[in-house]
Amino acid sequence: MTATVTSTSAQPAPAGITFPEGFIWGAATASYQIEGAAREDGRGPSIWDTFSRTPGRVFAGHTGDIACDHYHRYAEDVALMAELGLASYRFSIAWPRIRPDGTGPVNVRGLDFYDRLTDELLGKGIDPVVTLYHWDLPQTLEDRGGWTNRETAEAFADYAEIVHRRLGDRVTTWTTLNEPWCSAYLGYGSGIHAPGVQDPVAALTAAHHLNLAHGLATRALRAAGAKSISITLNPCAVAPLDPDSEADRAAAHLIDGLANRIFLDPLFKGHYPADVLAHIARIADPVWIRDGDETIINAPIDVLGINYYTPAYVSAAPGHPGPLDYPGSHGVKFRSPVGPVTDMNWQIEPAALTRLLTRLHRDYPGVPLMITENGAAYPDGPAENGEVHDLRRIEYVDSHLRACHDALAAGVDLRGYFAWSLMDNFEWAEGYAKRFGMVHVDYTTQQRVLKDSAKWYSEVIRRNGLG
Ligand code: IFM
Repeated sequence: MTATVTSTSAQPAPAGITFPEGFIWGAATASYQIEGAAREDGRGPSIWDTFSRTPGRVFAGHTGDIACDHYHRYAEDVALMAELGLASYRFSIAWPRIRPDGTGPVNVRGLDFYDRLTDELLGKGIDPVVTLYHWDLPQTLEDRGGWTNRETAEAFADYAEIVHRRLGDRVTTWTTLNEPWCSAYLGYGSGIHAPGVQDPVAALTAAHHLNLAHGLATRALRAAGAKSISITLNPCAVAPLDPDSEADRAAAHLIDGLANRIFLDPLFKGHYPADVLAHIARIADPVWIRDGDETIINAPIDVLGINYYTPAYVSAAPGHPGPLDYPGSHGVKFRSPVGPVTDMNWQIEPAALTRLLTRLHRDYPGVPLMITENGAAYPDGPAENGEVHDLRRIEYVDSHLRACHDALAAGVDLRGYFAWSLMDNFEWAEGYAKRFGMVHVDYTTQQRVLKDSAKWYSEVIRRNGLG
């Protein structure tokens, strides 16, 4: 099972590299993106069910009703993971399967599914890494304000404890939230994600309640005996377009505050940054931040998960409205991608990942880092012989693994790498139009085929490095 990476340029082949012993190799997915079975075994509706069924919200009206049918095919999928040699599998739990209305009775059949999946993984020697929230909020909670309602944070901690009670004897790594920036700012700022709200105050309120949810769940999980607790962020690798321009540097600092420090500072320093609080105060009186909240958010964690795909370059542009997914960022302009891009039109720049990791290590020392997502969308499908030749994905992952290695060489405590994604899946507002998988999924037959990238990744795992 080998796939050779042939360089598309005349450059000499890059040197081989080896990762530290024990480096964790994995792949990631998320519940709504792969499970399907949206109405089965007592699962309640989530905000993504509602959003995807709302005309005009998701590409071509696609929904997660069936997705990759992983709910029924999980054993086949775990067998594929074993074939690839994955040490770890990062998946998320659908809150509406566990507590269909968010706070009420526990749905045992929902827990049973994750129980079966966990046992299947362990039976194949694969470590289950659980994410408790990857965006599928029970719709009932959204009807009460969703993440703009403080009670959602409390409900999340209860739900975390319920899941831990069932799986805690076998799952060691618990991730509270995946990418709260997306939940808060795409969900309530730009509205391109569920629940589709466009309101800067709601977005900032949601960001705080997500932070609080993480803190409360961490406290509950720790009390219940969870061994390793983490959160996954998608920090923005932002830089000023013109580093010599003071105005561009200020624009980058604002975006860094809204995207990164608003999550990282309370988490690791126990308080929101003064400039971020001042920015929020210009939009609204942040009454949603109560005394003691930052101490709760500041609970120690064991690992920080990092999802990285693309960098951002910003400049000061007086009069420019600024993107809605950065509340109050008028006067800031994001540069359009330059150079090679993926099918998401995301600029490819592995060096930005090294910069991001070294910055996090420098500014928030003492916590091990884990790449919990990295990968690329490309449309390659099966050739006549059924094989999927996704060379660009191999090149993308290869270059980003080298960037990780550079960070390790610079002293960053990076513990592992999870490819996004194990298989093609529901890419949120893009529906099934974008394919991030190392395994190709035919959505008509549900047939899975290992792409060349999967075979190549398997070889990377086997050698613990790149040739
Ligand atoms: O598919 C998503 C995933 O759910 C969260 N991180 C980014 C991926 C690609 O957009």
